Amino acid sequence: MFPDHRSYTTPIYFSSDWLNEYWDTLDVDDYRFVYMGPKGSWTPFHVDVFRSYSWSANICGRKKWLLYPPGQEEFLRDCCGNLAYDVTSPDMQDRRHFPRFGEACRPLEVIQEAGEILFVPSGWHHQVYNLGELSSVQKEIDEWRDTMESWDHHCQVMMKSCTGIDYAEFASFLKTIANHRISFLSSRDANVFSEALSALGPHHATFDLQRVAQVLESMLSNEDFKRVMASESSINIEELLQEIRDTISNHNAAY
Ligand SMILES: O=C(O)CCC(=O)C(=O)O
Ligand SMILES: [Fe+2]
Repeated sequence: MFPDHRSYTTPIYFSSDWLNEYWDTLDVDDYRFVYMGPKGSWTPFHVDVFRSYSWSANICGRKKWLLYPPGQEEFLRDCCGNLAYDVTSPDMQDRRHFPRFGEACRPLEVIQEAGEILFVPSGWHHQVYNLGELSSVQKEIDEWRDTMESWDHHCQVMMKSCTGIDYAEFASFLKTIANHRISFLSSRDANVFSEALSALGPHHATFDLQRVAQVLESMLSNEDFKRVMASESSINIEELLQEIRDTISNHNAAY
């Protein structure tokens, strides 16, 4: 996020780093990461990018690492060949899901304290937990948030990359669903939107509208959502809610 901010120097032991040497030459991006999270947060089972080796310095809090030597990942795949997401899940014991889990060795368990650096050799798959409270980091995050104009936008970018959708698009999704039902209920024109709506009928359309209204109301009680919608979307949620409520009450009056 701050590429020119030299916040640390690479320990000599790890300074032969072809991956970042290459990416620094391209000057586009790099493979340096900061992981932060509250107690209980964790990073799912994975191997590092391009099977590179890596090192990780823990600045504060405590981490628990579960590490599997190269090759063990073959026993940690599900029946479709996908790598497990959580190697501690009870699901791993189910032979129908993870047919070869019984052949896997136990992972190497390492507790990493603040100030310690861990080296992860190439091909060692791992899963990592944040054990300690990161109250000092939380304080810093709060301070950044207060000074960063683009905080909300960054959060939306992360939400979209993690979940596939952000607040504005989710609101637009709900608006589309609501509008189809509002038109269906007001015009009674069964062909306008979908065969499905006319097959399901007006009661179902009203039911859907009630559910959309419930979701919108609960989202409106969230200050972050309201702020993001005001700055990043043209949708007026209050207006939409009013339209939904009017449609529902007209429909109820008609029946
Ligand atoms: O600290 C974490 O949560 C994950 C770290 C990690 O996977 C890594 O450094 O390769
Ligand atoms: Fe990793």
